[in-house]
Amino acid sequence: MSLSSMASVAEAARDIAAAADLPALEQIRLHWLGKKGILTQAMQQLGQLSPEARREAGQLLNVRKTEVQSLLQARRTALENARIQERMAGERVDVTLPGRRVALGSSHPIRQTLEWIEQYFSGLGFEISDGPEIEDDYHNFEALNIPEDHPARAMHDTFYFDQNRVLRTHTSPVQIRFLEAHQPPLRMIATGRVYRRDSDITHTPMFHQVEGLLLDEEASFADLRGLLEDFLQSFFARPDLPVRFRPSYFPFTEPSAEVDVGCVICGGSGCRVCKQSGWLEVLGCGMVHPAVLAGAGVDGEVFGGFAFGMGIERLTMLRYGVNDLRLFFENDLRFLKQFS
Ligand code: 2U9
Repeated sequence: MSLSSMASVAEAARDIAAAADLPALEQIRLHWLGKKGILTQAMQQLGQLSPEARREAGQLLNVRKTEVQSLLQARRTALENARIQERMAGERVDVTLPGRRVALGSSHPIRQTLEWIEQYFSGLGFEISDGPEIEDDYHNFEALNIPEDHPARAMHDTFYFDQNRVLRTHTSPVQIRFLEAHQPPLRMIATGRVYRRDSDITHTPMFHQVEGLLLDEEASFADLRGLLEDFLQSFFARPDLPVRFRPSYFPFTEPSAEVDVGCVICGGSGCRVCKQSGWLEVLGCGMVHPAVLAGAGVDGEVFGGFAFGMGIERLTMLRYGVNDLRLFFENDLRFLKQFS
């Protein structure tokens, strides 16, 4: 290659200006200044010239090389700046945008009722206790004075694992276990899941109960009445809610009663929910049976007291006007969101 055929700086400047990115610019640098680059080769050919011409051409080449280098450097800086600008534009945060909403869940209506009841009785000094859902025959039946031939023990009412092991059919065994660990005077409530072989429009094989037990030297049926009346009027937020006690029978209490409230749906005038009676059964209760006390090692001559039990699904339906038990078990968010 002769010096005269050497490409001009203008040509290099055009190439450099056209380089779209840094890798393209590096190719151009190699084309002009690399080991086999145009200017490098021209330098190597200087030796073929006369000393006079060599000096002149050498100076000219050095000037061109310096110019090309500074053009390359300027373009490199421009491309790097453009790249930074592009990245910053991509990462820009618009601080005026509204924040993203975090979807908040809420507790299940059954849980809300359980917690309300726990709060109510805690406020009256009742301890909250729980126990295993798989129980033995003794704690679920025998200690509660439920005889061998009682219908509750039948295979069609109870889920049996084997002769001795059942899914608890009520939370009462929690009270038995509590009595094994505590001496009266005492007051406690037991809450949790219970299981019965029952499944229709108003029964599910698993449901929730709260049961209470109070033992003291002086605890009367009148105390029980006063307590449950206040509980129900507070629970339904109706200080004037009628409450009545009807004689009933449970193996573990004597005397026993079932408790009704004036129908919270129709106000007592009669509707489908109260079957036109104006009353709704919501609780069972009674004075703890002497046989249960004796079995638990409590001296019935000194201590006595009362117990009560309630189904949480039913109370929750009445409290919120829910007309279908299945809604509590379907996890339909359109239903559950109404309780948030
Ligand atoms: C001990 C002594 C006595 C708990 C009681 C009831 C009455 C009762 C039902 C209400 C609706 C169960 O969910 S339901 O089907 N419960 O009527 N429960 S007295 O009596 C006890 C418990 C433990 C040691």
